[in-house]
Amino acid sequence: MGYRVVVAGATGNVGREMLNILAERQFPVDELAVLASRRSLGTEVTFGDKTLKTQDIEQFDFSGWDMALFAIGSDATKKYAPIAAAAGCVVIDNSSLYRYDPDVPLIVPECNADAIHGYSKKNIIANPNCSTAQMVVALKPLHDRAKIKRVVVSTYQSVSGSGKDAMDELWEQTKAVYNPVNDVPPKVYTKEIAFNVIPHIDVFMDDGSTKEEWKMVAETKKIVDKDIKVTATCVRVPVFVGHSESINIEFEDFLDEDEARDILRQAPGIMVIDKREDGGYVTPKECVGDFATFISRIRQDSTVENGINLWCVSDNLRKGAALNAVQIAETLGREVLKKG
Ligand code: 11C
Repeated sequence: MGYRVVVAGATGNVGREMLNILAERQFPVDELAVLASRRSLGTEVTFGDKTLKTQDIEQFDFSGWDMALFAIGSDATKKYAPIAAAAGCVVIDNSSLYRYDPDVPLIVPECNADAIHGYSKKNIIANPNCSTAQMVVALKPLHDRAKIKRVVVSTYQSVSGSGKDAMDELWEQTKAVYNPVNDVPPKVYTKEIAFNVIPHIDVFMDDGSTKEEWKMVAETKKIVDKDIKVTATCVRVPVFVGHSESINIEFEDFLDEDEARDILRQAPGIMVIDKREDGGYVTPKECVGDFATFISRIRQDSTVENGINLWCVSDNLRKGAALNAVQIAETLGREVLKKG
């Protein structure tokens, strides 16, 4: 016996990946409902070798469904998550709406799978921001060994994090560089993204940081350890899929770079590709469609007492969103619902 599963937002970048990953990982699905807003109603999506028609989320009755993977943004989540949860369907939400709620667990299964049991307070589990998810997968095993004091992270985030319109904007602006009669002014972004980098993701906060940067701080504390200090600079780059991060970590105890490499090699969800030669590292193009978080360029930072630098790359639509949500569903099934 398997699960009755709902995917809400099934026509978006993340929703489609959720369907692909549920199929790829052979999640025990007995019945699947794919939901969309009225605008995308009737759109067909694929699940394995099946084609499914989207249903209207407004009309959907969540009673009797085991879990719902939401990828519909904070506004729609605010409306529909309480309805699904009240009907007894556990919501695994990809938006930021519930991430900082103390009654909602925020889970990256490689780091804090045990927190799953906190789901029952609201029948809701939160999925972290993509830039946090890949970073904490790398931080947690190192923290367990040498206790992290402080992290300085700079991100290089792909446009797929802003949705399909942003991918189209990059594509159209890139073409327009070669055909300047077709001027494509920025719409999704505030400045041109083609052949450029933009040090601004999400809204500005009062202290001059952006919300994306704030999320990396708050979510790392909730998932790994509230005492870890994080400072982040988040940057959008003209890459379609795959977020990259340069991470500088300061530890309480000394950690040798070779031991750090061994720890990461053995850690769940991580693939270390770290040869000190031309091309001996991973770039975002190479991580697309993969489940792993890739770590390269592991080296001592001798400017502080106990420092390590590393390079971290992952498919932001997978580990950063859809894969992590499916891993949460697997954890919920294995540890709590126990049907599969
Ligand atoms: C980006 N990280 O790359 C964002 C997308 O809080 O779930 C995901 C935003 C979030 O633009």
